[in-house]
Amino acid sequence: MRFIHIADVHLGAEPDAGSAYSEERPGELWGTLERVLEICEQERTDLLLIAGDLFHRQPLLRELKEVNYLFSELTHTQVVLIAGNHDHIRKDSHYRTFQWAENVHPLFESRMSCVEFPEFQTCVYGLSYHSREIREPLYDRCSAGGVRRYEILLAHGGDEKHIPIDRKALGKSGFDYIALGHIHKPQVLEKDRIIYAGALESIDQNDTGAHGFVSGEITDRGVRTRWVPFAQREYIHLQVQVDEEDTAGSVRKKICKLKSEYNNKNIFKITLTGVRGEDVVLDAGRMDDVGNILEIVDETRRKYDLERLKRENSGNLIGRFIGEFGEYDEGSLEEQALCEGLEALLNHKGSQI
Ligand SMILES: [Mn+2]
Repeated sequence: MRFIHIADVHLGAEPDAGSAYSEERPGELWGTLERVLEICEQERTDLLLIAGDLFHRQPLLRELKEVNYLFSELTHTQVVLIAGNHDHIRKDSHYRTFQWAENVHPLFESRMSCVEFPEFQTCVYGLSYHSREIREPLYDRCSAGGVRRYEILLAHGGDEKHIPIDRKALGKSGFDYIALGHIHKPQVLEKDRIIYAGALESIDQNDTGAHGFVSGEITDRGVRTRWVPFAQREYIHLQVQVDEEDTAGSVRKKICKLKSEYNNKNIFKITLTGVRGEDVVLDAGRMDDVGNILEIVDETRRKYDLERLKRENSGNLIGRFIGEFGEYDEGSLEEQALCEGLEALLNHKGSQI
């Protein structure tokens, strides 16, 4: 029996709304799901497991029709899904009344239930969120029922407010495979057995690194899985080292060069570090047109010609301030205090002119 395990697709989300690439993002979430379905079709995958938060919020009726159509086109694959905290089954949820295609099997009860697939000797268990939060550790007490040869648990949660999970209890639950969702970073709790697939596409800028799905096979010899990177974009945080010789233009070029080492669809957060020349203005706002840059954080320190400044300001506050500092090490707290103090004093002086 071969399966694909995805989670946290978050259809309907609009990550980073307002930035240059963000208009394409909602469509990309759908696009990546469609590409997963193409893989299911090509590989004749038996089972597609969706471990919650297929939608980012309450699904619209037309969105359910769309997603159901896509599932219904699969000629070899059975789809099992649960609702997570984001798309929890509210009283007025369209999930309650929607008529799914024959090959789609929602486990929408708030208590554990299961769906059996005699054709590949498998039973899939799961429950769905009926509220935004569930603080009870519902998975701690559950165990495989022994109904079919292969038993799978579809589960969503793992933090304090969303069904806290005890790894040990899960480990003893007797399931052959536990398909987890909710934590967006892919991670393996037990090799080939208890796995967070991670969000199919990252939907948060702090959620860096690759995203994708789990591809698995269950045979008499056990379960084998591999994780498949599949997302169109990644969030990447980069540091760019600035030195005294740099100008705004040369920093911009450094950013472009560093970015070019990555897939150009990726989304970048850049931190400028190091020392900039005394009179260099690094206008981060004017550098983001190099493309797909979410944010540029300027953490550079200004390099001052202290002797000259002291000479030019002898007798005023700036000169006295510099004089207060004796010897200090490069990068020390003293140096930082001197630079920040000077910057404030010089800016203040400038504004008075
Ligand atoms: Mn969730």
